[in-house]
Amino acid sequence: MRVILHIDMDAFFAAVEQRDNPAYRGKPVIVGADPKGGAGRGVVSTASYEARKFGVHSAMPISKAYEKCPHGVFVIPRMRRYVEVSNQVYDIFSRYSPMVEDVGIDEAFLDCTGCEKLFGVPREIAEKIKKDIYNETFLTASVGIAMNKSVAKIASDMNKPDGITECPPGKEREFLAPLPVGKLWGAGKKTVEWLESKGIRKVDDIARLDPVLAEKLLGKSGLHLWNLSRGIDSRPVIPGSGERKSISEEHTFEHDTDDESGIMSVLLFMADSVTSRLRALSLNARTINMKIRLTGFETFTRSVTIDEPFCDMATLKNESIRLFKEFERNNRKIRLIGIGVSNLVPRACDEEQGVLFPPVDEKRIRNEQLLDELRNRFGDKVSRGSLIHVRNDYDHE
Ligand code: TTP
Ligand code: MG
Repeated sequence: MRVILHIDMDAFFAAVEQRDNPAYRGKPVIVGADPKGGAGRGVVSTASYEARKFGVHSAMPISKAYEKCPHGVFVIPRMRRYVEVSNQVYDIFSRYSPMVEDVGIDEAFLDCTGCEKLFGVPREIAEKIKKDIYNETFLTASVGIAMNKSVAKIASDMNKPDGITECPPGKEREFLAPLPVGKLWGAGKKTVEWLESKGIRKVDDIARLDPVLAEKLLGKSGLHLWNLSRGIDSRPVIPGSGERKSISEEHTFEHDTDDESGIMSVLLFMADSVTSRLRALSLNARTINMKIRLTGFETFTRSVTIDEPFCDMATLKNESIRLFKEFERNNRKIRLIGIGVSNLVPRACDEEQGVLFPPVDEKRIRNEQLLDELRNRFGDKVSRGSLIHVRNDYDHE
């Protein structure tokens, strides 16, 4: 019998801010773009549970968050700080199982099958991990325990914040039956809308379908969703950052712009920030993605894959500038620009396989790592000269 834990930090960015700034504790904290008195144009990254009571949530336009909670504490994200805490938490996970799959900045799956002799029954393991996290980071997490990944992930969200939810083995179908279909891991917004339009609202409504009909109705993913609805999921926990598929950041300009030098500064700043996150996670990337939103919200994406895996700023900056210059916007102004990296591979693994950097890149990476170290010690004040003027006017994705 498998024992899978899904652990997800509570209101992660906001909780780190509340921990680091005692004055924010107990207050509605909203991490995201600068609200600029209601005129800000970016989005909310996350909101503390106090702010959620006012209806503020992730991905909401910051202007709307300001409308709902004008007295909130608005904080600009500090990604490097969150990555640091994220790494600290992963170190705790790895004490309990060698099988830790990191899914995002604040969540992971642990396969604790066979760990009972060492640490106790699954609930005791969850309690121990939560206690370590709290003792060492002063943060809380919520844990889901189940026989498989999909049910564990759903369970961890059921008693947030600071909760433990366990689905007894063999009871997966009953556990999921009353939940809305949107809770199924993998049911996106469009699928949910379509299912609801057919009167399929609860997970049990899918589970009751004939599997052949489910496949007919839902196409390729129909059978997968049908299995999930019955609590069947045999996907293994894959150690490492297997599912951390991309790292990206974006910037909404205060006014739609065609000022190339301003756009270049933002690209440079984002390239610096994204690659410092890559380095903090000991990852290399091969694909560079760009998102461009024009006046009127029309949004385009562009990407390029290069042969050499990289984690240095110069590569990302140069490729991003090239993608931007190649994009034909026909004199239309830019509302938002974003860059990201995907096709991520662990750095150590590259080195083992002999895909080493050319010497010049090694030197560049060492310089950038030095800058990362200085920043960790002295904070974001340490900056490349050319980046300083955009640093205050920037919001992360
Ligand atoms: P989540 O785990 O989805 O959210 P959360 O930790 O803030 O809150 P919860 O207690 O519900 O788990 O995401 C983790 C972090 O990722 C979150 O703190 C901020 C960031 N994030 C964004 O920047 N934008 C988003 O749209 C989402 C969903 C998250
Ligand atoms: Mg979370």
